[in-house]
Amino acid sequence: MLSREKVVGCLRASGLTLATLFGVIGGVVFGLALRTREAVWTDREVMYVAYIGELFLRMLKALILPLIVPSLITAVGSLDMTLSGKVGMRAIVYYMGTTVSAVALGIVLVVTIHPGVAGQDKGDIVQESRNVTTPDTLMDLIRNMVPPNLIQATVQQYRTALIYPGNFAYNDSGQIRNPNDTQTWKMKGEWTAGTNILGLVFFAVIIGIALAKMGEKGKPLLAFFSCLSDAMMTITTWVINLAPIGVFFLIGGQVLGTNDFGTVLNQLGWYFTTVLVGLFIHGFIVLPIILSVCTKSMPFRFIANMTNAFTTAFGTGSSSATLPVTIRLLEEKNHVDPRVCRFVLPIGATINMDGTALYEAVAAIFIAQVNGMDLSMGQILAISITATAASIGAAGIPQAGLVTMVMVLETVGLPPEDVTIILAVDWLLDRFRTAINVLGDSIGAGIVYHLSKDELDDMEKIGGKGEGFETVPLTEVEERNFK
Ligand code: 7O9
Repeated sequence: MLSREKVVGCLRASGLTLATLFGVIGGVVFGLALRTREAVWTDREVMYVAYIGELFLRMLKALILPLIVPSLITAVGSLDMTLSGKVGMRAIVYYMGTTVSAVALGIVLVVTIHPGVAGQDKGDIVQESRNVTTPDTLMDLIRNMVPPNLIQATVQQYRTALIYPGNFAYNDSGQIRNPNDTQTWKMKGEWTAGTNILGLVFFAVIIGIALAKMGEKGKPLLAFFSCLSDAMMTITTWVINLAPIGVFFLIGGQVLGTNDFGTVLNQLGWYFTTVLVGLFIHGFIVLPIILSVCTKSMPFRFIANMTNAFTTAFGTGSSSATLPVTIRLLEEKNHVDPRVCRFVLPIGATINMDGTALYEAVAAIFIAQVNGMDLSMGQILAISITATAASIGAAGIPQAGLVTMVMVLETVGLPPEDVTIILAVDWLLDRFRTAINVLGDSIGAGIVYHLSKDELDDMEKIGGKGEGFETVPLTEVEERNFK
């Protein structure tokens, strides 16, 4: 029997989640309603509407750096070496496996649905494409893992830039600089604005290992970082309460600022559907099955508990901005040990992007179809490998969005300008793939925790080395919100 109290109790318990869901739907309705009032909304008007959402996004982003660096240090530092090695290995195996399966799924779908019709209208958006070569991009990625200056790494990333030789080839003391071959161009290194997150993550793990090795002597610094990350988690709890309003205005502003939905979806409808179907199958069939097989339990509760993270991901279009929310929900609602959660999630947010990988593979093959190009098995394999690499490396590549796509196109000789074909629906697909990225990271943390549970328990029994994290207890009101 469904008693009244039960219904009321349930509604109250999931109040925040429901409110955020309404925020998403309300934002769409709000945006559409405003559009009926006026044909063209200026950038400025759109900015006014999105303003509140922008503030919410800034708050989340402010938390990322002071949350992930101390979290990683403490998590790695409070596990012993063999255990962090094992936990890390499990996470990496999961990341590789799910990313590869997402790419494979995307390829099967795009080849069977065949959304690209040769000679299709390529649209008229003109976007400057940057000149990059795949080896430079991959080498910059590794370079960014080893930042020469940590303070600089919080604000700048390194990249190799190529200098256009001019319209004619010329001889530069014995080297031919050919404008048609980027490999012959002069190179220069430059620093660009943007946090070098890969370098910081890598360094945080190294400090964690060092502190673990130092034993007793490392304890004070560990306690400091642990305290810092807990303070950030406390702030996160406050910020999460703003999610319904923030998401409402973020989405409202986006809907308001997007012109001609109709024509865009008409032209790219099948492509859009292919990506969406792929994301759906991966997120709601493949990943849940992996979760239930690994943990031998039903995945529904686990996934439902993460709803707020998905709505935040959808609202912000950024899995790193959602990270504080994801960590909070995993620890409080799904009871994942903070040592695992705060170790694997920041790494997952950096290198594990199933949605992005699937999307890049589908997009590249779609563009090939539009160009009437028949791809060989070898070329499809090349696309899978670069799409996987692009999703792993995105966070380490300056201005990743376009660059990674260009890199995938380049491997099979497709014109890099053609990324503009898919740009029109990119912002919307981005939100969906971000939600799947967050889902993939969360399920990964759940699985790694389940597999490592016994070892974590043993560790506590033997050395009591499990201390370090004091998860902030929920206040009564929060408790209600989170249940
Ligand atoms: C999507 F978690 C942190 F703090 F370690 C972290 C911080 C920043 C992790 C990653 C980043 C980061 O900058 N990531 C990044 C991701 C940078 C550029 C591009 C992307 C890809 O983003 C996804 C996509 O476009 O498909 C998606 N929007 O998951 O956020």
